[in-house]
Parts: sequence; C-alpha cells; structure tokens
Amino acid sequence: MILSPQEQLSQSALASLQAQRLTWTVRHAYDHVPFYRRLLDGAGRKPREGMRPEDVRDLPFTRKQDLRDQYPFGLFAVDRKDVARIHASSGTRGKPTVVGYTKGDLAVWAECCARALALAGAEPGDLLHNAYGYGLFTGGLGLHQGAEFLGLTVVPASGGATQRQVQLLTDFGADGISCTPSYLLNIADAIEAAGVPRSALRLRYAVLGAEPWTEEMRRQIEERLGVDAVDIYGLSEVIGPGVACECREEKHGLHLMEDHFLVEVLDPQSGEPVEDGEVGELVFTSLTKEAFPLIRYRSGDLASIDRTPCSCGRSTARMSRIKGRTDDMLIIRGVNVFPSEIEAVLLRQPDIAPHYQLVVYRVRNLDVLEVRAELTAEFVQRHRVDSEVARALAARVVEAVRGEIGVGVEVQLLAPHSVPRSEGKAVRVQDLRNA
Ligand code: DLL
Repeated sequence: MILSPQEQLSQSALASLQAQRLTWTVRHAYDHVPFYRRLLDGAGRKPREGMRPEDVRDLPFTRKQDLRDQYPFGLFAVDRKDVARIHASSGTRGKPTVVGYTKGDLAVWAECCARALALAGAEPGDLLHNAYGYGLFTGGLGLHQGAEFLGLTVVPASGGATQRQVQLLTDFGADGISCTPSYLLNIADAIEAAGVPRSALRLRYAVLGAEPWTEEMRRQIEERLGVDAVDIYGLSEVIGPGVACECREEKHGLHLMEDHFLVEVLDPQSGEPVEDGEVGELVFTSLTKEAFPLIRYRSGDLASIDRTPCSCGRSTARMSRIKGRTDDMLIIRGVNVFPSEIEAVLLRQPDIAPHYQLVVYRVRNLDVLEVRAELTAEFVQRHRVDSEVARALAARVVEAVRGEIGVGVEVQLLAPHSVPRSEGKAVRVQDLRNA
C-alpha cells in the first residue's frame, strides 16, 4: 500500500497548510480574475494575510452560472499562453463549462489521481486499462496521467468498441480497470457473452466514478469480475477525477485530497454548515490551483462527511457516496425521489439486470414515474417477458419502491438489451414533463 505524507498529516498540520494555501488562493484570484475582484469587493472581503481554514465561510459563493457567464476563459487567472491544457464538461444545457490547467496544475492533478489509484490498490508495474473517455472529458486523461505518475503501464483504451475492450483486457492481462460503473457492467456483459472465463482475467481492482452508483451495483461488479471496486469522485470545475477516492481496505467513504481542496458541507437552502454525518451540498475551494482558482464553488452534489480515523492509515476526512444532486432530485407528485433509491431496490431483485432507465411524464396533469428495467438472460430463458411470473415480479418491484420511498411507480420489465447501453456516463433519467 502506498501512502503519501500529505494523506497522514495531523489535524493541526493540515489546518496550517490549508490556512497558508487559502490565503494565497484568495489573493491570487483577486489579483488575476476580474470576476473574483468584483465578487470579493462586492462582499466586502478583500484578501488579507493570515486566513484560517474556517474563514472561508465569510467568502461569497461561486456558482455554475458564473462559470457559464465567463465562457470560455473569463475565470482563468493566468495568461492564456501559460495554460497548458483545457478541458470542458458537456452539460445538458447551452455552452460547456471550460476549465484550464497550468503545467503545475497538471502535476497536482496527476498526483491526486495517482493517490486515487493507490487507494484502489494499484502498485507500480501494474497494467491499467483506462476506459474513461479521452478528450475534453477529464476522466480519460486525468486517470492516464495519474497512472503514469504512479509508475503503471497504461492502456489508453478510452470508451466504446466494447468487444475490443474485452480482447485487450484478456490479451494484455490488465491488473486494474478504470471507467464508469455503468460501462463496466456493459463490459462484464460482453465478457460473459464472449464466453471468457473469470480465470482468463487478471483484474484485481476497478476505479469507478463520474456518475452515481450504489452498494448493490458494487456487489454485482465485484462478484462478476472478481475485483475490488472503489468509488472515485471529482468534477471538472474543481480539477477532474481525483478529488476523493475510497480505500480498498474499508470502501467506506471517499478520502478527500484535503491538502488541495477545502471542502464544506452546507445546507443547500440556507447555505449554513451541517453537522458531520449529515447530508448537505459539497462546496469546494481550491487551495493550489493556478489557472482556474475556485472560491466556494457550489457543486450541487449531496454527500456527508466523516472525520473519524480510517483503518487504512490515512488521516484525511472521508465523504460519503454522492447521495444525489440538488438538481437531479425528481419531485414526483410532491415527493422527493433520488434515482439511486430506485436503483437500490432494482438491484436487490436477482431476476433484474442492472440496466435501467427512469422516465417521467404526465398523464392528465399527474406525474407518472415509469421504471424501465431489463430482465436477466437467465430469467427469459425460463419465462417469457409477458408471462405471469414477470408480471408478479413487476408487482413486487412496485411494492418494494412504494415501501422504500413512498411513491407509486409504473414498472416495465423488458427483454435483455432493451435499455440503451452507456460507454461513459449513463443516462438514467428522462424527464419528459416539460418536453
Ligand atoms: O465526471 C470527473 C470524473 C471522471 C470523476 C472520472 C470520476 C471519474 P464532470 O464531467 O465535470 O467530471 O462531472 C462531474 O459527475 O459533479 C457529480 O455529479 C458526478 N460524479 C462524479 N464522480 C461521481 C461519483 C467528472 N463517484 C459530476 N459518484 C459531479 C457520483 C459522481 N457522482
């Protein structure tokens, strides 16, 4: 197991490092980004010496809309010529969010991703099959550089061409794989369809993130592929993948790279901090970023934080899995529903495959939440899709969802391969109410 000294700092050593870096970041943003100068002046918060980490609470927030308004380079704090790389996240609405990195930022990011891979159990000399998309998306190049930093051999497979992924995984004998969890399930299907036995794979670990997933999904992936599957989190605005990652030892909370990012968990409505262990919105302040400093960025991601020590030996705080987003919560007839809650119910049914979509529409002004999920291939070998047994299963799912979240849903159980497969982030929800 590889541990870096920054992951083992005492609380006081971490606080003093964060204090010094926060002071630098606020000064840097104020001096070089007109947006931040206006924002901080407007809030009466000029940069000052000797900030403490908790002083971040006095600063104003940065929001997604601010990033959109400054498209493309308005938030860069260095000359464009000193920006070594640009990434962007697509987003569903309008212009993408553009972020930039100096050479120094790229080095920090590589180190964060190297730490994440080490958290998953990677060791120098391993072969990593990286099936995150390469390109403007931060997943591919982010993990790639992290793997090189740690001394792995990287196969830059990128997403797609799933048959070829299976061939490369078996022929090259990858020790680890990195991709979205939904894509790994897609690959697992292809491995099984090709009749490749588990013994032909050498995989020990999978570094999965970029989209929400559940413990049920982890169990399936670990069983089917014989790997330790850990959750990696990040967002382009903050740096990309490598903001936090679970350790293989506990798989209970994602260790935050607190020497580079200051994390707050706030009540999304009031903006006030919530207690440790309570779910709130993650708000990030970068501590070392040169090209794209970020002050109190409202991520929209909901999670809780745990500061108790971890058996893996790291002293960094751990965030929970992402419980949902402030903006992907579905409100169905007045009830708040997170897609992950429904996923958990579906994946507890052995006859249902982990491929599903939620479709929301209105019938006579009433919200209908339709759960479309696939039956397993074994099930359809034994029963027809429209059989009595399948109908009884659908009725059980309806009851289980009602028991779990208190809303009635329509359940459509479909033949295998009816739900579109993802090669990157899965599209789980189609909300047609305003279409
Ligand atoms: O998805 C960065 C990334 C790449 C993370 C590869 C992990 C692995 P964006 O495209 O900017 O960046 O999307 C960021 O994706 O705000 C979350 O809502 C969601 N997200 C990322 N990781 C997780 C995760 C990358 N482990 C947005 N669990 C974030 C749940 C996640 N949601």
